[in-house]
Amino acid sequence: MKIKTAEFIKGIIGTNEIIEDEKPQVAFVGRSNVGKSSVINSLVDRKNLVKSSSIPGKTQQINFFLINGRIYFVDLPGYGFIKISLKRKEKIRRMILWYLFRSEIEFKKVVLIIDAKVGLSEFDKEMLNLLNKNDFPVVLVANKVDKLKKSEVFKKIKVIQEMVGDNIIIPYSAKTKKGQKELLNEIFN
Ligand SMILES: Nc1nc2c(ncn2[C@@H]2O[C@H](COP(=O)(O)OP(=O)(O)OP(=O)(O)O)[C@@H](O)[C@H]2O)c(=O)[nH]1
Ligand SMILES: [Mg+2]
Repeated sequence: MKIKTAEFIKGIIGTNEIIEDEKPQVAFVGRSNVGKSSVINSLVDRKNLVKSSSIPGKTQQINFFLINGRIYFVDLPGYGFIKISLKRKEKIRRMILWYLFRSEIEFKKVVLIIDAKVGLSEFDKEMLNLLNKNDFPVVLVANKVDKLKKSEVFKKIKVIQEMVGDNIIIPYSAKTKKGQKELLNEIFN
């Protein structure tokens, strides 16, 4: 599917009527700073639809973007970000867990983004386990492969693939848009 239009609809921090909207939702989850917001921008071919930042903790709400008028891309705050207060961190953690596991949304896809160089962190493993246990349609994205040499990419992906079993993993770069076609196929198939 070709993305023709993408527009910001709203950001929420708790229950809201958009949750009940019948349009399909694709959630983008992952640790702080792995590039969730950048991946969405790269998919829709827009530089600044979604605000991204080199400072972790940029996204603090659950932001809804309507794609082609019929499907939501949902940008989540990052989990595991250490430089904010414990209280704030706990609030964000609860918000993410509520949105994913308590809201009763039927996700079209949950895109779990990890850093290709770092691999699977403990947080990522926990999240992947939860998603798999709840039978969510997961696709893993190993972002920032532009930071690795070609030969390293292959090795890193192999290691990650061994850890995640049958989960699909796509090597990706929001910077160069490597993997864009594959990820769009995976989301819309
Ligand atoms: N080299 C490189 N840098 C990237 C890539 N994707 C994102 N970045 C950079 O990583 C930083 C974080 O990107 P964001 O998209 O804001 O990350 P996020 O996961 O949305 O972060 P939070 O909203 O804080 O959870 C920014 O400085 C981006 O420019 C990529 O594919 N390659
Ligand atoms: Mg973000």
